[in-house]
Amino acid sequence: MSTYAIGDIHGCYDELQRLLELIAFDDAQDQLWFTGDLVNRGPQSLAVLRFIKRLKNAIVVLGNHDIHLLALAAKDPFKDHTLQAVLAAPDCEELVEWLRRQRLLYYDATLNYLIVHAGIYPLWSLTQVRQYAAEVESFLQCDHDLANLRHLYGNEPDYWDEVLTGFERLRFITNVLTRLRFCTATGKLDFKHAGKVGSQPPEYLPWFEMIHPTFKGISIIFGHWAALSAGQENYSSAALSVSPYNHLVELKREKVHRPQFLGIDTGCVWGRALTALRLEDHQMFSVSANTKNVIS
Ligand SMILES: [Mn+2]
Repeated sequence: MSTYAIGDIHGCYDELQRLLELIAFDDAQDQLWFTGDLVNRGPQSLAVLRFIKRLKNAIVVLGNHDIHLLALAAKDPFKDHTLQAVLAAPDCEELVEWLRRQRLLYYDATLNYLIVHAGIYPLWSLTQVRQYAAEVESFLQCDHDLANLRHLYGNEPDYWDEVLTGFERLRFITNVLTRLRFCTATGKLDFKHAGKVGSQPPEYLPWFEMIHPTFKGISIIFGHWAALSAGQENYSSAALSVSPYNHLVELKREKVHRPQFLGIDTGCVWGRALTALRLEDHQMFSVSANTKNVIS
């Protein structure tokens, strides 16, 4: 039995199937964890959702595009998406009901791995982030019509305050877990910059350079940030001892066998690769994208 974490699929169903063939995935034995953004941008969101929903033993953390689908299903009038086939499918309601019951964050204390779509707020402890993720999960799962989901959209507030309540609180937590890349050392979130580390203004740092001490020894798997792995051609290094993005390769190569931060969105929907990380031995497996997948 093995556990694999798989990066952002974005509707790239064919690549997902090729990746599962490559790792000889056995649904009766193996467990799959997904970094979220299962849907949107790519060509086959509906097939991806139907497939993952049927898996016996999958862990899904929601990404911003998955939440986008929930909002669309609640009739929010967003225009810019590739989810028409999901919304028109006879099993749309079933798929959406399944999707809204997925997690925002998952921590396995035995494996000592944590998975989240985007990031962790630097001022939050492990206990805090688990509690906050659970608050959003309860909101998404509670039995209303999802119409309130539109209140999760927006970039404010950009600082955390424990006294935040209502939608401001839920919006902040959702933004951190599903959209965060950069923030300041004092905890101001930034949603303008999505490029490689170094492309941002100097006051902003990637969230993983400022992680709270309670995460010591825990490896954090995340997606969302395809630019981190851009330019890294060898996604399938046979003995992974470093994370797949450049600056941490430099930083950690000498010191650690198991990297603390594993950004595994290798940009399949942008024509690069889909990646799986085997948690038991930290080995990476990748398949190349078919072509440039993104539908404009
Ligand atoms: Mn994302």
